[in-house]
Amino acid sequence: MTIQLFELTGRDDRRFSPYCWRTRMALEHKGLSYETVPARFTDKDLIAFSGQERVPVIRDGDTVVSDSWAIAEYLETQYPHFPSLFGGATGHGLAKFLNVWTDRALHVALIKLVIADIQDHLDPADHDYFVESRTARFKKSPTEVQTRSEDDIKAFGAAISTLRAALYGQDYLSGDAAAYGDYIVFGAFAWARAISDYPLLKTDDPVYAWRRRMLDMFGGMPLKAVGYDI
Ligand SMILES: N[C@@H](CCC(=O)N[C@@H](CS)C(=O)NCC(=O)O)C(=O)O
Repeated sequence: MTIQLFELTGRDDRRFSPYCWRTRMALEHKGLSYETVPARFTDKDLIAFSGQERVPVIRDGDTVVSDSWAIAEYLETQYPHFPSLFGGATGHGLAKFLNVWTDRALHVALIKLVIADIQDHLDPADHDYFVESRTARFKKSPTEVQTRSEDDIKAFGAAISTLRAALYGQDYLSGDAAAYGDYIVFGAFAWARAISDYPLLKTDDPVYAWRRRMLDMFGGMPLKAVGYDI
């Protein structure tokens, strides 16, 4: 049966949710049949059946799961004979750490560099909701947040240096092959690529090479998604 993935979309079919990217990559990794259902920020009615207001949400037959981490755990448990997302209990524990680090360190640094670019790539129906909700969150408007100050660029660079060190001697964060930990981190870059032409990485950076390997996965699915060629 085809799994439905409710996924955030912007203008021109730009899929810019880092969390939805985690789920999309997980579904590909498992080799499961899925279709995406685009949802704007303000399409809350579309996902009301999930009992909450955020994407990703998946519907797998009668089962509905929201939250990218819960979805990854569900897929791993429900489809044990398909390629493993975590590679066992130890990998599961380490991926959980990466999930928290990405949310609390990488995303926090990245959002400051691209938040106004998100605003510029939204479906017009989402514009006011986004500006109001994010201004309330940051106590500043998106255009005031996205100054790309030296400090903000440095903070992002510090997060990237962690990834660079982790990639030393291995092609993927998970080792010789990509697994869910890679998809967690890749979600941040897929998000940025969908809405921003700001070059986050230098082309000679090993993190750039890793990102490129990730974009080429699954027959180039991530690369074919609407985004900037950076
Ligand atoms: N912890 C959740 C976070 C999901 C989340 O925050 N999704 C954002 C899109 S990137 C959302 O739906 N936001 C709704 C809103 O801001 O109204 C997960 O891992 O799935």
